[in-house]
Amino acid sequence: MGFVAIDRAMLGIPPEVIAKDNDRLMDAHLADYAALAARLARENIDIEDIVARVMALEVGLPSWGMVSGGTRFARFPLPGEPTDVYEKIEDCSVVHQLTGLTPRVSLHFPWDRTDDYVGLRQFGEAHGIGFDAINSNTFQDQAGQKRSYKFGSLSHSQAQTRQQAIEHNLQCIETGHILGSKAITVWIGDGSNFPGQSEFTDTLERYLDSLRAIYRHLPHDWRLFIEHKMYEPAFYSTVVQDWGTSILCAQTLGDKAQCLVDLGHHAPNVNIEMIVARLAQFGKLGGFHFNDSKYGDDDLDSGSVNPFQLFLVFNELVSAEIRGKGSFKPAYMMDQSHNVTDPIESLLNSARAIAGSYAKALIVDRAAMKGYQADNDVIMAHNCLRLAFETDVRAALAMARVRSGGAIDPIACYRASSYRALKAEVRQYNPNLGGGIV
Ligand code: PSV
Ligand code: MN
Repeated sequence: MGFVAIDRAMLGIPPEVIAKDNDRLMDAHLADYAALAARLARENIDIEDIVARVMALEVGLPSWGMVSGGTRFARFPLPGEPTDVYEKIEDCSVVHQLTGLTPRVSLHFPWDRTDDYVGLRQFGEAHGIGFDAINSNTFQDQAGQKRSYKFGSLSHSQAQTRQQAIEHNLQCIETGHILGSKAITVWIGDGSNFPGQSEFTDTLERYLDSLRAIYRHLPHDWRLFIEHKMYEPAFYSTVVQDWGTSILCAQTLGDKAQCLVDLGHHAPNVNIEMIVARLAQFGKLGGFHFNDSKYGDDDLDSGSVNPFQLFLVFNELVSAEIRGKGSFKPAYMMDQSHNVTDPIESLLNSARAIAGSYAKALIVDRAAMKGYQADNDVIMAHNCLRLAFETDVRAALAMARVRSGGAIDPIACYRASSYRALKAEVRQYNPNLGGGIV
């Protein structure tokens, strides 16, 4: 669609739709809020503090997650889904409008390429959307590219291919600089499918050399996030396969390099919250890709399968926040694939799960838990977490949304607006568009 003059009246969900839906639910919401306030007050927690902290929470949206995802078997596009980066930003602004939680989008290049980044930044500003970490993509070949990434990119055996991948990352930094982004996330698909195909030590050395070249070009206030993933597309060995390799690389590179934890990128049953604690303890927790998974990857909506794990992750994040006294500022972003739902609805639900996990982590009685831990009172220490997790904090989240101009019931309000159906009338249907590997 390109950058066109923005008619503010046309942005997102009409305010009167939000007001009408909130009116319908307001009495019940206020009653629930008063009940929760009273309940928390008995535990010496001021609900207003929780609401204020939730309102200050910010989570970035994945541009690629605004479009229906797919599997290696099929993708089922949704009429009215975005067809370019501008329309993705329109949809991001709807999620932010209804939740007040998602003021930025994380772009992915070249998927989000356009010819006017100053215009794109202005378009974002007009929609209340800024730009989170930029993602480079050297896991696919792009049209017109000289050398293939079939056998790797930043760790490729041939210097010219590594150089091409380095240059793409530098281009991403340049673009991100124009957009006001402050970080680049590097995830590579490099690895091997056969024992003997490549030498573990050589590939990591080459990867590190390439990352050093990228790191040297980071603007002074930027960070470089290293994202690890256990497997896929390489099924035998992956160059940056776990948080151990990730932190070694981040430590080797320097202060501006940190690790990014994608919740879907771990072996089954791994204690992810403990990884979070370790990375935070050593100043290397840079960012997050929130999602959920049942088996292998970043395929499902945050909190949809294992909400207790999400809460435990936030428990560690809040604990690191307290220890860091203001210096602990990881970039929270989502990375999900929405294959069978309207992406906006999935993201609205995910925003609620993330904010809810944060709110529950905030009400953990940490002083009591420390006391129980010191006394080895296992059940009571454990219950400090269990009781916080079992608390219904929905009214506090709804209040945070209402005060940000959002909806008491975001999905009901979104449906009442007929946003997607209206977009289906004006957006050019593009069956070939997808998020790539998601
Ligand atoms: C890889 O699976 C990943 O988690 C990385 O963050 C990519 O950038 C993203 O998904 C999209 O493919
Ligand atoms: Mn990811």
